[in-house]
Amino acid sequence: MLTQSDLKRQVAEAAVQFILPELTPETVLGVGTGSTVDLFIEAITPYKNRFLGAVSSSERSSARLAEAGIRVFDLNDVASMPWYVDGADEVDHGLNMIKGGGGALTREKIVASVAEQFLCIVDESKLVQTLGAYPLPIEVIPMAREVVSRRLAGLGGEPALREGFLTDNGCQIVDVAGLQITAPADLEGLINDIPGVVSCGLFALAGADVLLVSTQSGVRRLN
Ligand code: ABF
Repeated sequence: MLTQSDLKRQVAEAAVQFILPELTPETVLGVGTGSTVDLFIEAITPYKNRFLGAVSSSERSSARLAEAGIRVFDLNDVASMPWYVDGADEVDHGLNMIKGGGGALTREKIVASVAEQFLCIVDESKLVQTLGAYPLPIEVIPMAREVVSRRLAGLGGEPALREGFLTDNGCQIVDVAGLQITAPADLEGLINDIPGVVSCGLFALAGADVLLVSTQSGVRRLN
């Protein structure tokens, strides 16, 4: 029986095998954040001479990449990337995701927007029929925290400030519990339009392009 961390390692290694044939000496990869991505960084390190470097979505991943000897680029210096590789907190069968459990959602969305394709890597516990059991993270400008929370409550959720946490952008996170997200792209659009929202942890307007799911019997590809 594989543990959750074995499953994460299994999918991280599969992701490396998946993108390896596409790496060239000019390739800059988009690299996300989280424990699955930490394992992806570990698994790709032996191949670091096959690509140019990476842009990451957090200070934490940038530090890990640099420690591994992988060159880290500023996104402002990179115009295109073939792949953005990242985990998720929940993903549905339409490849819509909830992200932001680690608080890096805004940078994740920015880096993902530059990549041609999003490769999502998860263990099977993250694959759901309907998004929303995992509280939806929303990054907010601190002065707008209360007004945004009232609007989120109006959408049927139960917002709670993530106490003692500031994002890499100096903003706060409101986690919204109790949502049954049956129309993820519509809800993402509604939340994006609330003044004071920096970004919404729903990745549905632009979801994943390829999903690798780690199971007890191997890695399944969904797309
Ligand atoms: C990130 O990593 C997040 O958006 C999400 O919160 C998290 C997934 O967590 P893990 O890989 O640690 O399970 O990409």
